[in-house]
Amino acid sequence: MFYRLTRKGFFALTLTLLLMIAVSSMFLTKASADTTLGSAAAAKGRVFGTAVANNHLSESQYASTLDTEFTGVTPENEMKWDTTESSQGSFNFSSADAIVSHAQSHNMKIRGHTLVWYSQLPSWVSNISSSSTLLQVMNNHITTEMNHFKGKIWYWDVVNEAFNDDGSRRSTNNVFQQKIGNSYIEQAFITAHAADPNAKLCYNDYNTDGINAKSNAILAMVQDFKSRGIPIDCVGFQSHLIVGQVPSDYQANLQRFANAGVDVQITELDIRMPTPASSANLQQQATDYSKVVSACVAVSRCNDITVWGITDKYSWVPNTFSGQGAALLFDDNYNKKPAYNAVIQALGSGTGITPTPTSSNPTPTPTSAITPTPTSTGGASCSVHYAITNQWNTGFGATITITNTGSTAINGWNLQFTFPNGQTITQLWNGSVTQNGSAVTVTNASYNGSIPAGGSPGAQPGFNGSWSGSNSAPTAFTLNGAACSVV
Ligand code: 9MR
Repeated sequence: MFYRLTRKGFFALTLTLLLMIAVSSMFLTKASADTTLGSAAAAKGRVFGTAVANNHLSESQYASTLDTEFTGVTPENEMKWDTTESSQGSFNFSSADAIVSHAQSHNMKIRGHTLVWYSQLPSWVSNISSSSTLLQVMNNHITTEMNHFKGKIWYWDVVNEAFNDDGSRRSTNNVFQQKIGNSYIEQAFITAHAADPNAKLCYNDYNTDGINAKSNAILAMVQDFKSRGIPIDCVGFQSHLIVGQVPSDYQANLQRFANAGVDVQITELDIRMPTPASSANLQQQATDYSKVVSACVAVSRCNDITVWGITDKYSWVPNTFSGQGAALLFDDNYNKKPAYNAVIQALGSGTGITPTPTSSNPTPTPTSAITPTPTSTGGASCSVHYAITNQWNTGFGATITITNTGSTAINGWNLQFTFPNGQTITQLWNGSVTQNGSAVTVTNASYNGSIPAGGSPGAQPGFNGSWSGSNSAPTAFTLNGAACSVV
């Protein structure tokens, strides 16, 4: 049917059409503008931060990328000792203040980095020979800096990089370890807590991203601090990684620290590769970023992912590792790299991976979601046999047989289950236990952390418990966060 439109009707129709187009484009713009690193992380209850250098804030693209994409900042160098107290007792917080005020005006969380570190330490400190003087100088530095920023800092890196890769304390070039000894770390945390009882306090280090001698030693320190009431709230995993080399037990490692009662944060993430970057490496980097972000999302106490810089243009990597770089989410020209899309994806937003055009392939085909490679511990294949071995009026004994049904070895495990009838574990062997109401977490002992493919831990956990009413077996178990079959 054909209608003749009056002039008035024609205008009304045109107006309606224009309005419809305007409204729908508003929604379209809003939907794409909504998804940023920060908003996608916020939807998962996490902060997505970046290291920021004050001298770049005046560059408009740097500042606008920061303000659009990120919800957290860490001053890259401005809060370090050589900047804040370059000569004794003379404090200068101006460049750090500039970052803090920028962050505050954009509602971003701020990580304070770092109070006590052997590096970027002025020579007047390294030259102190008396342990009591050094302790007093260290405490004064912590207190003065924390007081200055009181109420503004989300988490403080109180002590940075105090361990060697073999798990021993770093002593070379470390005046604190040499003069004060092991106790300097706890002294620093005690002083930090006194300076600002509301501040969250972290220990931060690198090469601790998998289960290894260094992360074992730091975990032991955390457990020791917790048992003696030394204040510590968090461990930061720097995660300066190499393309294709995300440790397969990354998530399990975060989880075991969380189980020890601290928050975990990814504090300096970057994933480097030889430059110029090949498209294969950029795709691998996307997979790697996805693994790291997915691991944080899977660990409820992991509340922050901070990358160590916004753009490859200003990354520290090429200055330290010659011939390497391209480690961040935005390239030299602030283009989003495949890893950017992978991060959005891993945070649960976005539709797929949009590859970066290259000269040889100017219009690459978008691929579907990156599926992180299953790892031995992040997605364990396992079975559990729970057996009550004996039972009396109010007590019982039980064994738990864990089997790794996957094809890769597991290094370090935690088993979680819920008692159906309010039972309580009173004594457990071949592992350590935490019980919160009915929820139980059993973590391996030092000697039974590895489970070979197709095998079981060398020593299986068992326990004595108490019960009343009924004493049914738990019906579900997870090993390192993945569900096991019950046999
Ligand atoms: O990114 C920082 C770089 O600009 C400095 O020159 C360097 C000096 O040591 O420190 C870099 O940041 C480090 C961070 O503070 C601690 N973990 C390792 C980081 C990369 O070296």
